[in-house]
Amino acid sequence: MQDQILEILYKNKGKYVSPAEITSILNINQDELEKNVAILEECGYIIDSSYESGIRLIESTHLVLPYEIKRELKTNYIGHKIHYFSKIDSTNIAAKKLAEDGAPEGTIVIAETQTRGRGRRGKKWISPAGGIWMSIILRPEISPAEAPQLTLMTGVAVAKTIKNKFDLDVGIKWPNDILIGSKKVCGILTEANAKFNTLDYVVIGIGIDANVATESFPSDIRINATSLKKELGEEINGSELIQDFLKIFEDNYDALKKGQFPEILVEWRKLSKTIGSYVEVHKQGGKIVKGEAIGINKDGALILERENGNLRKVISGECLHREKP
Ligand code: BT5
Repeated sequence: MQDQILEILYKNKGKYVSPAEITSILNINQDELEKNVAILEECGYIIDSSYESGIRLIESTHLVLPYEIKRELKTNYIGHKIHYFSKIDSTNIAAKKLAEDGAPEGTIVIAETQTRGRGRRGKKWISPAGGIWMSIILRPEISPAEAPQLTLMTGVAVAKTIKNKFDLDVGIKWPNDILIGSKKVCGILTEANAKFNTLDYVVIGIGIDANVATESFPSDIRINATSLKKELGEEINGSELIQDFLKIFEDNYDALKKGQFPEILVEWRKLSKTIGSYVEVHKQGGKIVKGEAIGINKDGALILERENGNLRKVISGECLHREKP
């Protein structure tokens, strides 16, 4: 019902609509209308209801509600099913459960806050209000070994979305961080479930510090993190950002399914802040590999040129950009 009321208010572009008109279109009584308008106000919509003039929408909500995401969504299947939570442990955990229960490809899980947001290898992802915490369920017919391609193509989609929308120095740090300048604004966590050497499903978790107040982060994380709000000096519309992202994401994913990953890699390289930088890659187990990043190969592995001129392929690890010694 709230969605239908919103549809009428949006259609009238901020002009007053009489309650009698709304109740007759929706076949509800005045009490029901008032109850639903109150719910919309609780959801953050600013609505002006005056006895003489009627009802009008003054300002949309800041919440990333399914109605707002779907309103101008231009995708064919990604984001057509949305599971929304104001608070959840982790959207990736919820998406994995939904995928196990047969949720279709393109289903997304989104939350305003996460209490146990997750990064890679058990690391924590801080997820206060104002961020975009979202997971997408995919069922690609690719081998488990090709799953890292999905992380890279998602990184390209996030970076491209931010670049197209805002005049910011956005780029990708290998393998999965989106940076503005040298600070992290988004992280991606891909979790794959394989059966008999084929992928049953993949959950791609995307965390974007959209309108997050990074000042509240612990100091060790704060120095390396930023938000779109901080960079732009104003709040952004989260639902619009999600709509644009999902469209670019779907285009990339469709291209990948058609065998066009090499083209996505070309874009990744263009958006990369790592290639050309001197890096330290901290591998699991404590080993550190240093060198100049000169490229990534078709599997997404980073190629380093070491001080002795030898090339070294690095498949995974924590990559730090450093001053060249
Ligand atoms: C990532 O891990 O960057 C993947 C983050 C994925 C988060 C999304 S949100 C929706 C979905 N549901 C989940 O539970 N997760 C996904 P990694 O590369 O391991 O980076 C983790 C590190 O980033 C932490 O150890 C901190 O140093 C830093 N960090 C934590 N929270 C941050 C934040 N909000 N913004 C920037 N940096 C953060």
